[in-house]
Amino acid sequence: MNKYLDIAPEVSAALAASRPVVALESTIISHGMPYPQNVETALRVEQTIRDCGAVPATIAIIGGRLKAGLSREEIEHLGRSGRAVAKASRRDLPVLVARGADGATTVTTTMIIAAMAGIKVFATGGIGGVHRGAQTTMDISADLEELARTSVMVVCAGAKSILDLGLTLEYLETHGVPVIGYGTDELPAFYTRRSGFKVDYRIDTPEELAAAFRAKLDMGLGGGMLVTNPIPEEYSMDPERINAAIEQALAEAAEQGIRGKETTPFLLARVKDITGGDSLASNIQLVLNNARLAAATAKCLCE
Ligand code: PSU
Ligand code: MN
Repeated sequence: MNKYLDIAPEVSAALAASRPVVALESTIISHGMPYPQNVETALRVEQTIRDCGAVPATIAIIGGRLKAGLSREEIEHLGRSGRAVAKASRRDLPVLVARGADGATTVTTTMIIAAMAGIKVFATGGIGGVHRGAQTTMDISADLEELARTSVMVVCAGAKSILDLGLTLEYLETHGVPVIGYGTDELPAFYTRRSGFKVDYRIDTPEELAAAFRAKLDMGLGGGMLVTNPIPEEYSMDPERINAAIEQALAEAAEQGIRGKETTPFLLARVKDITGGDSLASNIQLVLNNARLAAATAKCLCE
């Protein structure tokens, strides 16, 4: 086994017995939500996965160790530290590990560590993608590159329209990443169920999600699969309101010259502040919804 990796005993026991495990990211805890809702949500998502009959493995870097499965105290530590913890993407792993530092894992690094541990299914809120204006900034999330290379199924609620959703889909198409709509033909846009963009395939059951991913693994195609699961209707937000908040956040980011790894956390925090507590409540619900689908799919993959 990888000498930098620690798999929590409960997670490694489940993996050894071919029982379902669902990976969870930690940037959503440190950079995605305020304290204490971030810790409450992280623990609630873990409990939801247990209630669905799977084992949660929240992923992070703690003291330079790659962790698949965190203790309550470690989750509390990441939640309290917030943006003081390094947001860790692929390029950050070598130095953080060598320094014995902490890092909150993005979709990218959660996929990397999940794959090292042998975990096939990962639930989150939203993924990074091609930013608006990428034609000049070249700001394309490493999440897309990771989906192209690492064999983990990522269950999300689509992507926020802080991104250029059309270009994000083009990038995924070029790199051979299947984009599935769960119960929908249309790519969900995180807070809303619709975006106007079509997904590659609509799939309506966890059994079929598992069968498609199994086929991808068996054929040795490499790379992940993106499952986009629309936010439950009752928690979805008014598109006009959310889009106005996104436009304002983008304008402020441009004005303040925000760039690099700060861009996404800045935009997420501003959208959340502009829309008040409503978007946080929606955000929590869509993550829970994705955790349930990921657990059901992980169970099917074990059969
Ligand atoms: N988008 C969201 N919520 C998030 C993120 C993105 O709606 O929490 C986080 C995830 O951890 C994702 C990361 O992997 O931001 C992408 O950052 P960047 O765009 O810098 O690659
Ligand atoms: Mn970026």
